[in-house]
Amino acid sequence: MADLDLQEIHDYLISLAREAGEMITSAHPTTSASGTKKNSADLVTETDRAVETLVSTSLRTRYPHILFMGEETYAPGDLLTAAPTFIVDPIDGTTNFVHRLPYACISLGLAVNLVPAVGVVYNPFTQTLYSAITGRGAFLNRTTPLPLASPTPLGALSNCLVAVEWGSDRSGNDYDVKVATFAKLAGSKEIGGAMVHSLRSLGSAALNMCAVASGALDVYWETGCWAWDVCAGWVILKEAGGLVADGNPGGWKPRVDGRRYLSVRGGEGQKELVEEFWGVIQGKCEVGLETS
Ligand code: LIP
Repeated sequence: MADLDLQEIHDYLISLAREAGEMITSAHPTTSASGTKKNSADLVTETDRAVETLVSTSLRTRYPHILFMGEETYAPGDLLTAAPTFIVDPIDGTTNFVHRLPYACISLGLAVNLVPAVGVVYNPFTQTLYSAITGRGAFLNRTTPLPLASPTPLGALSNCLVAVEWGSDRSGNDYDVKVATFAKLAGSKEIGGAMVHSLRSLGSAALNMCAVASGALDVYWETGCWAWDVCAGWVILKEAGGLVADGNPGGWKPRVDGRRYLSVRGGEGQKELVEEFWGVIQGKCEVGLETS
């Protein structure tokens, strides 16, 4: 990392995010005109592709020595290596974007040695910018430190507001594990549940991680999403005092491309909360096991 100027990269990623943000807010996506990838819940628009082209062209020109991985140009089998790599989601929250729900962002991350080192997450609809450089803190709109308030102790899951996501795979073992876990998280103590304050499914992994970093959410659990969904948010969360554990029970050191993530905000009792959450998961997700 010694030869990379992370501050300069961070500043450039912010300017790129703002430029891409204008493309995103000036687009007119429709649910009917959007295309699908794997299935009808896995959407992509012309804007996702155009933003990725802008970002990849700009980054490859300015940093020819840094590799690039993006959601829309990823091909199965492309492997993340220890070499410095930009990991980019041009629009995270595409489903919200096509429905005009203003909870979507561009997510620009840099991983070095497979560890997220720089993160920029920008929601152009609300003009909310989250960013961080490893070891140098996390910020909202460049100047307000995260978390937004001094973190209170976490306590039990029954005190927590928890984000989960449905993802786009809607059958099979991992879907069954998710649905059963959602019910267990929400259910009352009388029926053996954890009785969390509530569950949220907001539709953007990157913004969910930033909400955990801010302290607005206590926990976010998702299995099945990808490195570009989490790389930027990961460094922002970590710099805000949060942690990312494996979305399956037992793993304290998940890989950025591990596809199973349990994010917990900063505050006393983090590890105990992770262990309590792992005890609620109803089975084992299969996704990502090949990278563990
Ligand atoms: C989406 C995520 C969402 C998750 C989906 C998907 P996209 O990213 O952020 O939270 O549930 O699996 O990965 O497709 O909008 O870039």
